[in-house]
Amino acid sequence: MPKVIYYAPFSPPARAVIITAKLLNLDVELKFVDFSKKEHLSEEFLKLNPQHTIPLFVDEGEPIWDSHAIICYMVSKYASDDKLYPKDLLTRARVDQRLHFDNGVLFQVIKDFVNRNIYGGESEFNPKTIEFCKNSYGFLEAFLEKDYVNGDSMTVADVSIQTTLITLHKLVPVEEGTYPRITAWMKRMSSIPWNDENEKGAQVLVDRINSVMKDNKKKSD
Ligand SMILES: N[C@@H](CCC(=O)N[C@@H](CS)C(=O)NCC(=O)O)C(=O)O
Repeated sequence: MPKVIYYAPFSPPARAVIITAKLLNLDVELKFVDFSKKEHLSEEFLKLNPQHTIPLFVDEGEPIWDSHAIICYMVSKYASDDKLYPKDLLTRARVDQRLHFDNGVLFQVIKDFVNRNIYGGESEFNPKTIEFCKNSYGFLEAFLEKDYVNGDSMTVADVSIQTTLITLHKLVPVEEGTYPRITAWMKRMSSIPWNDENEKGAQVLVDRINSVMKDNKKKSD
């Protein structure tokens, strides 16, 4: 049975799932979900994911969603070793913590921009969102004591955080002087597979935010 990833390039978590599949050399089919046509709200999609989010992974006919659940599942099921998602319980707990940080903190900054500047009619970045973003960068800077977000080797937490960060960096630049460890890590992480597409996908989201903000400004002038 084919393995299918439902995705759109703008989506950081969808990019994390695609990159993990590439790291594992998984043979997957990519199905583009067109948000401009509201395909994520179609009856067919809602049957698979009532929460109507991408990414969605269908493996052996079974739907799994939330990128963090998907990437851990992919490694646990298909990797030849446990490097990307270590089995050692303490190490795993720390990797899980970073994954929850991505989901509950960093990605929420992006959602704040999207909710305010795409759906909320705001024509400027809200100073509180920028503050929230910089606080999150501060936490990440502290995690990066070694080369990766949890120690010396790359895990799924790096992949997950990187796809969020590559997007946020285009909205609130990660300044090297303030965040030297994040800057070095971002360079390190730029060698992951599919990074050009990852970067282009991030730009799609940022262009959309900027263009809606311009329209919001015209309306308010
Ligand atoms: N925590 C989820 C977030 C998924 C998510 O919010 N995806 C967005 C696109 S980046 C989406 O599908 N939004 C559509 C909706 O919520 O209706 C994950 O990591 O998969």
